[in-house]
Amino acid sequence: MATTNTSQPKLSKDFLWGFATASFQIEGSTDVGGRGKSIWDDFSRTPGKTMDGRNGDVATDSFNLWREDLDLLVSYGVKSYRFSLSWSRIIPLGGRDDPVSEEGIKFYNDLIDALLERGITPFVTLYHWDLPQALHDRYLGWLNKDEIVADYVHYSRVCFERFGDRVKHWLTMNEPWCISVLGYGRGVFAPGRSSDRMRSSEGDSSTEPWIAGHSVILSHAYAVKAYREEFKAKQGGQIGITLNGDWAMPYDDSPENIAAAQHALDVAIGWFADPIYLGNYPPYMKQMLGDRLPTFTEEELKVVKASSDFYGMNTYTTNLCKAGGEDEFQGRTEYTFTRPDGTQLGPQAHCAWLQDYPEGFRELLNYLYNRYHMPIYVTENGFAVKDEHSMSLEQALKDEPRVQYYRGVTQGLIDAVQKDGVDVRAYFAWSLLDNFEWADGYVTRFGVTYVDYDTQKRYPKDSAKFVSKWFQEHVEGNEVAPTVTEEVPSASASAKPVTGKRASTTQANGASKRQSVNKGAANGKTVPKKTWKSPIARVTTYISTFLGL
Ligand code: PNW
Repeated sequence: MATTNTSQPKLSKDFLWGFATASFQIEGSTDVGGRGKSIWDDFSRTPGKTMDGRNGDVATDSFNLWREDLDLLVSYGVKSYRFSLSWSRIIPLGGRDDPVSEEGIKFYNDLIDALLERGITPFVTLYHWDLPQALHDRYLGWLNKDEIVADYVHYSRVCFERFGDRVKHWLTMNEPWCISVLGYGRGVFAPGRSSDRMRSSEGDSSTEPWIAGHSVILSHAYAVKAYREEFKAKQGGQIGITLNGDWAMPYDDSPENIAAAQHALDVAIGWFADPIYLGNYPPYMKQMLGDRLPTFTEEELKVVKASSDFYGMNTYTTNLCKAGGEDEFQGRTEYTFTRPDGTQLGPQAHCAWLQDYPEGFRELLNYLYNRYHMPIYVTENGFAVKDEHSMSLEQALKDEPRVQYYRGVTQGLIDAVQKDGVDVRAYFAWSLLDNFEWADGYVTRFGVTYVDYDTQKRYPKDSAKFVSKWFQEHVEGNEVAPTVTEEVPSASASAKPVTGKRASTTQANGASKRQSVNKGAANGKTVPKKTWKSPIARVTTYISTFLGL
């Protein structure tokens, strides 16, 4: 592992870093606490929809084990935790006239309070793909613009009202491209609609993804309008959207392949980013889709333009782009990882769509900053080690390809900030835990923490240590952060899990150095006083036990 280089310029002390998760991927307990069904409940239970035939009924059981997840976050010394709210836990039937579940509200209130007690900033996604099933049944969800915009804005308002006194970082939507294309085009994600009749008896891939995407943009924009007009002055938070998008490189320097790379970016990113940051769909999309691309009214455009306080960036890989093919979701380009000379772009992940090419991460940061001129929050980035699911625990914990991936992107991050002048303000690694990886079931593992699904025990991988250590070393004033003690989960050969006992001890000792912003807590709740431990003692313990130096 690299040694500390204290002379190196650092990221600013306000830089937020941590790990990310999403409700359906970790919570389980789908029929507990009054939760209504989401579109992923039955979809993931349908034979053939997930790679291993497994569903989200238990996932990492974080509805019950969330305190242990927080212990992990504390032991990793994070500043922030990105998680998502399950809409159907909060409003079981989803709609604007449907009742709110106080049990659902309480679950997230407890989580938010517990994060703040530990000095960890909650970074909250309102929608990470788990649409209430009732809204799909009622009016086909994202395909019905007027209904879904009204229901989504209502749901967002409930969240701002109930959590916004303590949550100051909001993401409206996670990855509209995935919602639209994978859910309504390719049909591989819920609700699974597609023109491919082998896959779905309903759907039209030539129109529905563009309609769904349009509704997602408008729902986001009207929720932001509500936040800015009704809550921001009082609550003082930030709100934005997060978009997936991988760097696109021309396959070679032929003019058509150079153009192809831009077309790929126009559809992967510009589809959503151009209206939101620049005020309209990319011209290439209009050219490609003609009147299949919905249009905004003048009034809508005013709401959409400038509707995000930052650029939320989820990115995983880089694609080499060749002109041609019929795939509109890739801008009629073909993607490959094989260079003209036959070499691979980088190490292959477990999933076919991901290779490790850190140069692309830095390029993408530059591209986005130059095109959209917004501060960038990296809200997801990570790697799934090939065949990790079939390794022994000890092998899986030594996740060198994932460490290598994070080594590359963190270097790209600091170079983009310090050498290129890109304004990056946050970084969240995906994911805190191995979890339900959608259509891949539990086969593909993205966690920095290994989850044994038979016991639900959590085991930190080497990558957790790498990421934590890197940010300790590279964020100003963060040197003292991890409250890691002898109790810290060990990723050593003994491969000790985080157990309930271990967890509660860590929790008792685990107050962080950072000031809670939760002084005096809202809703009449009292927040326990933080206990303080000598920073020097903490650093010493951290370095010696956690990093094994
Ligand atoms: C993101 N692709 O999804 C999601 O936000 C996470 O929930 C997910 O677990 C993570 O990335 C890892 O997959 C993606 O096909 C799903 O390019 C698919 C793609 C990209 C991102």
